[in-house]
Amino acid sequence: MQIENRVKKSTFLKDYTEPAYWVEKIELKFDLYEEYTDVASTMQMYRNRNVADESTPVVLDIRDLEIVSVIAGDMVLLPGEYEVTEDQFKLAAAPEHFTLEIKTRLYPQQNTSLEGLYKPGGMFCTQCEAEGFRKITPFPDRPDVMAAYSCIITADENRFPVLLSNGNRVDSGRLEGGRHYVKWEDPFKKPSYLFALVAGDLVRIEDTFETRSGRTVDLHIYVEKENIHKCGHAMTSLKQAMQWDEERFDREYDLDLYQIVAVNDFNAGAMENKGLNIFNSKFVLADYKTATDTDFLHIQTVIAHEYFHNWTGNRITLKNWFQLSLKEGLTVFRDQEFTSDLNSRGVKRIHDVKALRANQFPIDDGPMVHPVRPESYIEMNNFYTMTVYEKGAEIVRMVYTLLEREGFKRGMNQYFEMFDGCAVTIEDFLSALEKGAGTDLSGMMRWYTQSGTPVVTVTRDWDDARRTLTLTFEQLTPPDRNESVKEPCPVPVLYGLLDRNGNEVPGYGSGFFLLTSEREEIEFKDVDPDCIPSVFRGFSAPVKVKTDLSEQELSLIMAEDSDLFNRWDAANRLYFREIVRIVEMIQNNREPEASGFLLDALDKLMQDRKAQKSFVALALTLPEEKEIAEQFEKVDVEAVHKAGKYLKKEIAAKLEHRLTDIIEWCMDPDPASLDFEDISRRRLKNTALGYIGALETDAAVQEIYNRFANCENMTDEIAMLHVLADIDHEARDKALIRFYERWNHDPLVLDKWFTAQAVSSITSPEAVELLSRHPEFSLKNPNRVRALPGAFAMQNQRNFHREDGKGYAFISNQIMELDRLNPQIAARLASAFDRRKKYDDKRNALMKKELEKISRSETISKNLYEVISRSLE
Ligand code: HT7
Ligand code: ZN
Repeated sequence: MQIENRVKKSTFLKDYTEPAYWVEKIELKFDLYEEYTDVASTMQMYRNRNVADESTPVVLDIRDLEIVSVIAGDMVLLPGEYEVTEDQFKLAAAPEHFTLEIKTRLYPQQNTSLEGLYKPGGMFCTQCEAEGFRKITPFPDRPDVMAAYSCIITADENRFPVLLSNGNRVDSGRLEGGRHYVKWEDPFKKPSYLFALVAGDLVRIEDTFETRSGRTVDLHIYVEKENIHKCGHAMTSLKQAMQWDEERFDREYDLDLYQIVAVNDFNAGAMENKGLNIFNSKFVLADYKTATDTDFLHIQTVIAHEYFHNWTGNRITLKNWFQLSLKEGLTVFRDQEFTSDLNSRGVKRIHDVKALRANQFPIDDGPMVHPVRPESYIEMNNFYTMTVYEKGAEIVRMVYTLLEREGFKRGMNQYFEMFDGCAVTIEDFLSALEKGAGTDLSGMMRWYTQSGTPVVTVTRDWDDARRTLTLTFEQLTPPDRNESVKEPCPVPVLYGLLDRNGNEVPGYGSGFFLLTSEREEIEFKDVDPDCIPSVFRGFSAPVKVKTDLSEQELSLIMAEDSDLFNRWDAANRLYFREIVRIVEMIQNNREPEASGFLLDALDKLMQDRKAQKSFVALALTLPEEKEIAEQFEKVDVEAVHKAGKYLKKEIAAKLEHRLTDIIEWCMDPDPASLDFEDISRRRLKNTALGYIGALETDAAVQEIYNRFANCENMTDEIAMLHVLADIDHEARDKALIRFYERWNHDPLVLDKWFTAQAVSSITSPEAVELLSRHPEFSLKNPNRVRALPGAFAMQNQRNFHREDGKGYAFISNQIMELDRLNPQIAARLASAFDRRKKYDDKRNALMKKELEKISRSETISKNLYEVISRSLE
C-alpha cells in the first residue's frame, strides 16, 4: 500500500503523559451563516508544572481547520508566529498563565463526516466524541482536559429560532439584520468531547422531574415540527431513568435543565453531551403505527443510557480514550439493569447474550480482536465496539456477582465520592469498588487487558462408591495477535443441579464458585447418578462453554430449569447440533431429516402455558445463518441456508397444530399497548406466524398476506413483511409495493422497507444494487446505509457470500464511495469482511481482492485504513 504516514500513525496507551497546558475556561462564540460559520474561542490556559516548563510549546489539536486569527495575551500573532501542521496548532512557548484567542472559519454545509459542526437538513448540530472538537477550534482535544464552557450562538432569527448549547441559558436578545443570540453557561467542568451546539427551526415537548432532594428539573425534547406527536415515549423513558438512578444508584441529576434533540443524520445512536443530548431520531421518535415494540424498547434503553452517562462518563470522565469502557461498559451495565428492572430480567438477559455471542465473540476471533482496554489505536472511532461496550458490561456484571448487590452499591458510592469531577482510569474504578465493598478484586483487571473469549470446558466424573459427581472446569483462551500465551481469568460460575425430573436438587439451588486457575473441580456429594448440572446460570461469565450434556439432558434443562437463561441456552444448543447434523446430511447428498427429540422438545415447549410468552418466542427462534456459520471451521454457505430453511419448514409441518394453538393463545393484544404481556403476545404470535409462512403453501402465504394487509401496528406489519419478503411468491412484490406506498413519507419506516429486502434470502446482489440506485437511497444518511448495504452485508449471509463474489463487489464499491463522505460509517461497513477466514478459498480470495482494491484507494481515510489493513494482515 502506498499510504501516507498520517493514515498509519498509532497512538499507544504506554505513551500517555499528562497535558502540558490545562484550560481553565473557554468562551466560544459561533456566528452561523448559510455558507459558513465563524467561531471565536477565548481560552484561559495555564501550564501543568508536573510536565512542562517555560520552554514547553503549546500544542493544540486541529483537523481540517481554517485559522483566521490568533491573539496570545494581548499580542496579535502573524501566521509565521504560530505553526500549523496537518493535525497541530503550535506556539513555541507561553507564560505560566495566558489567554489565547483563536478565530476559525468552518463550512458545516460541506461536512458530510457528521463529526464536528455539521448541517443536517435545515439545522446545525455538533458531534464531538471522540475527537470532533478539534474540527471546530484548536484545543487540547483529550478527555483529561476539563474546562468551564460558555457559548454564545448568533443566527438568523427566522431560520434558526432555537439556539442550544450545554448547561444553563443565561442571556438572549435580538441583533441587527434579523439575527438573534443566546448565551449558555455550563457550571460543570467538562472535556471537549461533551461540548454540543444545536440551531434550528425546532419544536419541543416539555415536562418536569422533581428530584428526591426537591429540585425541579425542566425536561425538553426538541424535534422537527412534523414529529411533535412522536416524543411521548422518549419523555416517559427519561423520567423513568431519572427515577431509577436515584433509587438504584443514589444518583440525582445536577442541572436545572435536561435537553434532548433528535436529528436524522447521525453516526451513532445518541450522544450524552452535558445537559444537551443529541439523538439519532430513530431513538426518540415513536408511535405504535410507525415504530415496533423493539423500537420502543430500544428508545427506553438508549434514553436511559445517555442519561446515566451524566454520572458515569460526564461527572467522572476518562483519563484517556483507552479507558473508554470505564464509561461505556459501566453505562451499558447500568442500562441493562434498568431495562431488566422495568421489563423481564430473564428475557432481557437472553437478548443481551444472544447479541454478545452473535456480534462480540466473532470480533474476538477476527482481525480487529482487541482487549476491552485497547493498547493502541490508529482511529479511536474504530474502537466503539461490542468488545468495549458489551463485553465491558459483562465484566462489570461479573464484579457485581462477586460483590453482590449491597457490596456493589457500596463500591459504586465510593467510586462516585472519590472521583467526582475527575478524569480517571479503569484501575481507579476497580480500586474504588474494592475499597467500598471491602473485597479483593485483583485478577479482574486481566479481563480488561487481555483480549479473546475464554473457552471453559466442563466435564463430569461419577464416583459410584461415594455417590459423588465431580465437575471439572478447564479454561483456555486461544492465542491472538495481542498475546501468544493467555493467562487464566477469574471466572464466576453460578450453577445448580437438577434431578431426573428436572427438579432442583436441594442444597445446590444457587451454587457459586470462582474459577481462578486453568483447572478446578467442584464436587456434589450424595447425589443420584442421573442428576444434571446446570452451569453458568444467567450467563455468569462471557465465556464459551463446552459441556458433555446429551440431547436428552439438554431437553430436560430446556423444559424444566429454574434459570430462564439456561432454558433458552439449552434450546439454542439443540438447534445448533441439529442444524450441524442436517448440514452434514446435505453435504453427503442425503435426504435431510429432523430428529425426533428436537420435535418432542418443541412440542412440549409449545404446550407450556405457564411459560412467559417472550421466553417461548425466543426459545422457538432458530439461530440466524450468521450465528450458525460460527459453529463451523469452514462455512458451507448454501448448505447452511438449506439446512435452516429445511428445519424451519419441518418444524412448521410437524407442529402446525401447536402453532395454530399458540396464535390463538396470543390473540388480540391491544395494538397500542406497551404492556410487557401485550408485547410478549405479539412476539410469540409473530414467531409462530413466521413458521406458518415457512410452509410456503398458497394458503399459508395468503394467511400471512391477509394479516399483513390488516395490521394495526408496525410490530405486526413489519413482522409479516419480513415473512413475505423471504418467499418467492407474487404476494412478496404486492406487499413491498403496498408498504412503500403507505410509508415512503416517513424516513424511519422507509429504512425498514429497505432492510426487509436487504436481509431477505432471495434478494440477490443485483437486486440490492438496484435498490441502492433507488431515489430514496443515499449514502449521506447513516441510517439508510445501515438499512441497506449494512443490513445486506451483515445479515444476508446467503447473498453477501454468493459464490461469484458479486455481493462482495457491491459492498466494496459502497465502502469506497462512502469513505469519501463519511469515514466512520465506511469503516463500520468494512468490518463485513472480517470473517473472511471462515469461508472457502474461493470466497476468501474474492474478499481479499476487494480489500486490496479498497486499500489501493489514494484517498483512504485512517478509519478505513485501520480496518482494511488489519483484515489483510
Ligand atoms: N458516547 C457516545 C459514543 C459515540 C458517538 C455518538 C454519536 C456519534 C458518534 C459517536 N462516536 C462515539 C454514545 C454512547 O455510547 O452513549
Ligand atoms: Zn455510552
